[in-house]
Amino acid sequence: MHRLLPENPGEAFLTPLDVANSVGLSGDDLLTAYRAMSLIRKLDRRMLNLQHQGRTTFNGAAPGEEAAVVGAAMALRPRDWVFPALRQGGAALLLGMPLADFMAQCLGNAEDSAHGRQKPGHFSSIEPRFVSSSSCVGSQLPQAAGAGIAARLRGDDSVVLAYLGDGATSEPDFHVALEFAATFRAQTVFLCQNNQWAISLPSARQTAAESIASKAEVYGLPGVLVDGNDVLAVYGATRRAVEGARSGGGATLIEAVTYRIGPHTSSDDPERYRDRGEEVEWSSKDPLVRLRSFLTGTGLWNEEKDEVQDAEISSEIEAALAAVESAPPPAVETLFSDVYAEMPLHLRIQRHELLQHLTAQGS
Ligand SMILES: Cc1ncc(C[n+]2csc(CCOP(=O)(O)OP(=O)(O)O)c2C)c(N)n1
Ligand SMILES: [Mg+2]
Repeated sequence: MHRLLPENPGEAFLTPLDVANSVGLSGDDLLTAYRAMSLIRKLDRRMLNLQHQGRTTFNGAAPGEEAAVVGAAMALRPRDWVFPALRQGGAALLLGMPLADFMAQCLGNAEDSAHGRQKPGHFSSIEPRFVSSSSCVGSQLPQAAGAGIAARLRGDDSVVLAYLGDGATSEPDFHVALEFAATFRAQTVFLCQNNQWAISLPSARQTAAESIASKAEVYGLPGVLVDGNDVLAVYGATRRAVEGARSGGGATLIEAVTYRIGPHTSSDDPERYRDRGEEVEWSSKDPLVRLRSFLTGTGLWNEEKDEVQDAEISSEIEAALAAVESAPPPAVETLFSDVYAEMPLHLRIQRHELLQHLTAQGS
């Protein structure tokens, strides 16, 4: 087992597990984090593959950002809320969304709880409380501030975690959200995955501030800067912020510094706007490789276990896909459902007319 060198002579040696324990993570938690991150990496590849085959159309992949996605979500308790950005499907899975539901959403068929009405990769779930992602950058932030204020006013101790990208910090919604969250002491934690790029715009051109975290101060919030490729650091910072919010201490902005290793989406070609060397450099800081070697150092992990887990994850993905892929498209009448508790008359008439029309056509 590795022992970490003490910084000063005379200090006790620390094992990697001591380090994990110091932020509140047990050995089992580390294994959970590693599994969740490995699942995201594999799933992203599989979804891209399905897209190339024309079986789905879009996915918000997170290669290189898995530690930020997972580390933050692990700090939540059941009944806390997540307002995701584009790349946090893996957080929903970690919090308990079944993999088959994830697949059904990407396929948009009758098994999809949103009845195919959202873009693939824009997950939502009632339990866990994962609010539908929105394609409009930053629009989740005022909603998350509002949900965190509502929780406080109701005396409900649930906490809201809002993910955002660096690009979202240039949206008015970011500033509105921080202003409201600070002033009304929202039980909200804002976790910015600064992956250095908003499509082709580098984060250095997003702001003149020395960091995104430093922006929190002017709103009267704590701002925390963490290594977003270190799952322990992200977990530790988020947990402190979540506990603070739960106990009435108000909101926090965390900036997790990370990197989008791949393209923005499958329709993007990063070679056109960034240096390939940058990707290579960040690949050497891959959070998955980093956690794997940390785990190996604890003695909890080895190559054989890695191979077994890898195979398990692959079969879980294939089983989930097989379980939902043959479902038919969503029933046409679901176009009208889930919007109003009581459907207004004009919509009931439209639904009736549509169904009559389809029956007359024999479809
Ligand atoms: C309001 C708005 N403006 C522009 C876009 C187009 N757009 C989609 S994603 C994106 C970049 C988002 O960057 P960032 O917030 O850093 O998130 P990342 O994709 O890096 O995770 C942009 C500009 C959009 N979807 N919504
Ligand atoms: Mg970004």
